[in-house]
Amino acid sequence: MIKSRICEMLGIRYPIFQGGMAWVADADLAAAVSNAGGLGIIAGMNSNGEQLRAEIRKLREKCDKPFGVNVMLMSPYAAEVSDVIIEEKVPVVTTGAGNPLVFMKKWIAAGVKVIPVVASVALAQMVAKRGAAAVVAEGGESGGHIGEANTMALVPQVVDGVDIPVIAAGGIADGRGYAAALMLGAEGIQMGTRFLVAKECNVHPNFKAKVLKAGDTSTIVSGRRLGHPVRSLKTPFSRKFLELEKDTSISDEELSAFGTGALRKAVREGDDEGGAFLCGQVAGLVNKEQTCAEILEEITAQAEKILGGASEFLS
Ligand code: TUI
Repeated sequence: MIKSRICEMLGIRYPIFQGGMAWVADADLAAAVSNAGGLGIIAGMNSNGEQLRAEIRKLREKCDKPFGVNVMLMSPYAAEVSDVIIEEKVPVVTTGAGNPLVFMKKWIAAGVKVIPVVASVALAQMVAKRGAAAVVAEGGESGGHIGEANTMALVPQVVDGVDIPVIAAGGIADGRGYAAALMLGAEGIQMGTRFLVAKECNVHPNFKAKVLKAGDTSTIVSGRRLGHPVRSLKTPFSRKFLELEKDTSISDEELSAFGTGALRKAVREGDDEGGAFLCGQVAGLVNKEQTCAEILEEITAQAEKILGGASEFLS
């Protein structure tokens, strides 16, 4: 059985988080992951305060296990969402796409365990000093908004830089990645792409079909010009975005406007022409639709087997 400090700290069976994917990570998905023994996380990104409250209450009708809410710090609703988290006594918060210090004091005072997603050692150390319970170190293989360093380089450097548990994210979709993350010093993992095709995941069937079909070179990064690099599947929309990004006659405002609503169009409508299908580089490893429980059990069994056999490398 793989156990770490994070299991005891959060009261979960498997040290495996489901990423708080914008528009994707709803109460159904998060409840399924938490009920199966991992940490399910609801995305606060696409909700205002009251919509998030409804989603939290929906999860609680299905699940009495620990769960989290992810706050996307660039969201215009970040402040109201941050208050709802306290009012609803959410046990765990993860944050992304920015520096969470402005909200941390309030959350910690209310007893919320704060686990920021970081893409650098500097931010990991800053949040550790201010009381973060753990950090998720997310490498650039991830889908969605990414930093500069990749998982193999980032995770051990963050592990060396802080005393709190580190959860590895980015480029992990099976037991091999899970075992490797533990070898890098992580005490758990977070996965997004693998959960995109979970039976309990409500994304449009076209989204699931694209992930299942994708290979190792199926994603691209766009949005660097706007300061927000985002990894998504290669589609007519993402190729067009990248083209417009290179065109100096297009203003940043026009470019941003082109991307407005693209996450929703991918997740809800499966729209190839107008949707941004955020997805990690591991899509090529994700080949079947399973329940969240099956995913957690399979990846755990695979990692345990690898870790158990690792001594074969020693003579
Ligand atoms: O946040 C994510 N992934 C996301 S957020 C998102 S929604 C979005 N939509 C359009 C444009 C941009 C985002 C989709 N995917 N992952 C966590 C993460 N955080 N990755 C990288 C970071 C990060 C980057 C810079 C965290 C902090 C940071 O700088 C902090 C500072 O010092 O200001």
